[in-house]
Amino acid sequence: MSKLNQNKIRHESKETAMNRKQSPNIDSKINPKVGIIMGSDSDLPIMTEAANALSEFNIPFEIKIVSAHRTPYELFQYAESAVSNGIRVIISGAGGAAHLPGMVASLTPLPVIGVPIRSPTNPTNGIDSLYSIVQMPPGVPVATVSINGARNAGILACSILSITDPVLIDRIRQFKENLREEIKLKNKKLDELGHDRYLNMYRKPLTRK
Ligand code: C2R
Repeated sequence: MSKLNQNKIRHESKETAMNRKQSPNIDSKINPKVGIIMGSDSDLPIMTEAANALSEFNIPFEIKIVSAHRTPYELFQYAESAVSNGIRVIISGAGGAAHLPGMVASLTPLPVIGVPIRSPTNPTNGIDSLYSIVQMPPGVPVATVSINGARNAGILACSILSITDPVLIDRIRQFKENLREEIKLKNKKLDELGHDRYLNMYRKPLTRK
């Protein structure tokens, strides 16, 4: 097997590969089940990964810029109308003083997944965003993923939706099976090549200062 996906060995089922090819924004807007909101368009490069994960599982979503600080009235409107608009999970990304996920969680009964954003201009590397989102007062939970962990937010939203959707449960099972197969394949390669050659072919060695 040759080098794939910038030195990563990947295994994908045909179904996953097909889903990946679908454009994230074509069918996704019809009857969205997941609302992706972010504090700024500067968060979009990260939050796109949540959108891509939802597309892989064929989950319709909407994606918007809403800010607790800059557009407080629109945030109220968004959060209060989310249920009647058919949204079932909200993914909210924000950087710095990241009040958006907590504020939206305070205004809706829906589950909210928070994505702490580390932007290039953030002097604290996203730690402030993480703490702002994860340290919610009791009674107003936000399910917080890792800093810039938007892909996991998308996958978690799918898991939440799968509670009432057996087809989605099967897709998630298949997805996890693929992760397992990927590791099997990597172990086979690691065995064949030895760790030095594997590292040089598929991973960048650490550079020590
Ligand atoms: P700009 O790049 O627009 O200056 O925004 C955004 O999520 C972004 O990461 C810088 C950062 O400010 C964040 N922001 C929030 C909120 N609104 C914007 N944390 C909020 O309401 O929580």
